[in-house]
Amino acid sequence: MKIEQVDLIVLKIPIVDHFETSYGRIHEEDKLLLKFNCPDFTVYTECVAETSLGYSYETIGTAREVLKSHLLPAVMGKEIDGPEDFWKHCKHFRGHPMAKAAVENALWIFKALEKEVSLAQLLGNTKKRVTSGVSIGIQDSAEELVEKAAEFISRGYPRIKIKIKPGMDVECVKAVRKAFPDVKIMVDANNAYTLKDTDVLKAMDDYDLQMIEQPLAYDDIFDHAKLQPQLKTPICLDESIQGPYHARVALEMQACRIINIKQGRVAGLARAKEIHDLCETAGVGVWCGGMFETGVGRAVLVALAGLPNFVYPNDISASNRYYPRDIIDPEFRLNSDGTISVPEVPGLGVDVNQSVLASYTVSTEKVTI
Ligand code: OSB
Ligand code: MG
Repeated sequence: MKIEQVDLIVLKIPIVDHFETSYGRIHEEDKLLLKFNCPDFTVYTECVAETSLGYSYETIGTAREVLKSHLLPAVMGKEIDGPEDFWKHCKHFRGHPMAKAAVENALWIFKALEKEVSLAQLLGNTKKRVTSGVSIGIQDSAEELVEKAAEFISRGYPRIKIKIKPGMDVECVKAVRKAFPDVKIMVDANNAYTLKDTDVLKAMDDYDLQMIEQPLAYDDIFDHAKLQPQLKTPICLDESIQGPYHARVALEMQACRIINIKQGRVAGLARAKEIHDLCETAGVGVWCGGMFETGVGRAVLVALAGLPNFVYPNDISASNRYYPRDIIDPEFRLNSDGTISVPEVPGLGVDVNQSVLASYTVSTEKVTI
């Protein structure tokens, strides 16, 4: 299989409502899609980099540059057998995991198409459905947060994740827990705290939270290892787990009791699987994080989240959680049991709707060999 041409497609899509984290508020999402053209197949992948430097040092701008100048030239025009070939050609490139994942994912999808199996099957996922969960951004008040939570719970989401920041934390969690005594609730701090805030973080122990995600610095493991023994609530690491090495360090240091796996954050599905396996051996459960993916990226998450050690609800919501009209057919819907169905057709398992895609497209750049 040879990749002959890749289109870098930038989209701008309005999101339902707005979304606020401890590092800012967004009203629309810019997205980078890759369209791989080969003689036998066309494959789409999504690069999960955002426009701002909030979550990661990667942006859509850096990803486009790294893809055009380094990653795509390394794999294009060469005979490719499968995802292993990505690392054969790109092992010496440092950093830029989100750009890397966008290429690595394509090689998995090509392999699945060649073998006429679904991406999920190729990854070893045997589940037909994965458990959904919804992430709720910081609201202007605790009352508004309770309203938002009520709306998502009534739609059937089995787990609510609340974004927190200093000043919008304990009171918000208390209000949601009071309104919904039996719902699975977790919080995500996106590194908004330091060890000086240990008392605030300890106060979270009163609200029966499933976990607290990434309370301390985005690149920290050491301080989380100091914090975890002081909390009853399990710490889940997101930003800090940049790859299998960081997972191993966090597990050995007992810096967390749960890991959020984002395949884009760790340079693709092979490394995501490796972290999954390391955690399984250590007896630490994982779940699949999200980056506001369109249906193209969401399908990759759904395929991954069926591996056996994904034991917590995932940040994999229905297409309409963020997008009034997703770019894929069929769109992802929430089943009545709070799950999302895993596509069973060969490859990614969803089709890109060309007219919807065109309506969101801002620019298309063709990379050729
Ligand atoms: O920290 O998990 C996060 C979105 C973008 C960047 C970081 C995060 C998130 C989310 C939303 O929490 C998850 C989703 O529903 O896609
Ligand atoms: Mg997070």
